[in-house]
Amino acid sequence: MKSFKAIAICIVATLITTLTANAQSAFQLPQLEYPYDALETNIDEQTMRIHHTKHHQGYVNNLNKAIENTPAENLTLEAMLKSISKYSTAIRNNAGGHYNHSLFWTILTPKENTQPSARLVQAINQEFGSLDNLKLTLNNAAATRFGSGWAWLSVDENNRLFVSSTPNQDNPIMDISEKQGKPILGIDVWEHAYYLQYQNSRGGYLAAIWDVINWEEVSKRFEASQKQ
Ligand code: MN3
Repeated sequence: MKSFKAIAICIVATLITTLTANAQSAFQLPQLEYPYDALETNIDEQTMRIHHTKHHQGYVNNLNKAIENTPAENLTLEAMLKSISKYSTAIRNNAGGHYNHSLFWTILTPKENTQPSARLVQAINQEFGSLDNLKLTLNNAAATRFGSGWAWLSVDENNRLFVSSTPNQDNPIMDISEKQGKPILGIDVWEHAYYLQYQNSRGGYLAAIWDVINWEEVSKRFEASQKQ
């Protein structure tokens, strides 16, 4: 029979382990800055609610589990993504899932007619000719992404804009990405992002999403990328 002392030590050790794990500030689900129904009729309430509370929460939970007791545990999310080739598939999928959705919620808004900044407009015109052309290019990248993934507008190491798409929960920050850069706008083209409202029509979702893009946030991210 274990002595009382041994049991007490065991309990204290378990407590310390639990408290230390919590103290390492596990990743958390960010709050949305608008209600779930705010983007209707472009994106429906149920989709937003399930997407945020189930899908994104799932990535957060699984990321926290996957990094436990690994070298990734003490890294920032961005540092993890930049060296993602060193880590497991579970870390890659869930770190990507957490980063991508955290960005996605902020680049959507119920505010009408937000506009890209003058500097972003200039950069868009330089690379794509016009804002309409950028939308076509991004929609094309999103529409032709086979299966699940994302379409991105990013800034490369020369501060230039580019459009790309990535499979699953990968993103352009990852060192395994074909073309690397800092994403400033991402479109989720997993079916869970649109199926309840648009069923198999990814095109319907892609046409509707432009009315709820937060160009103020995209501009802010662009300006920040130019300062680095
Ligand atoms: Mn999603």
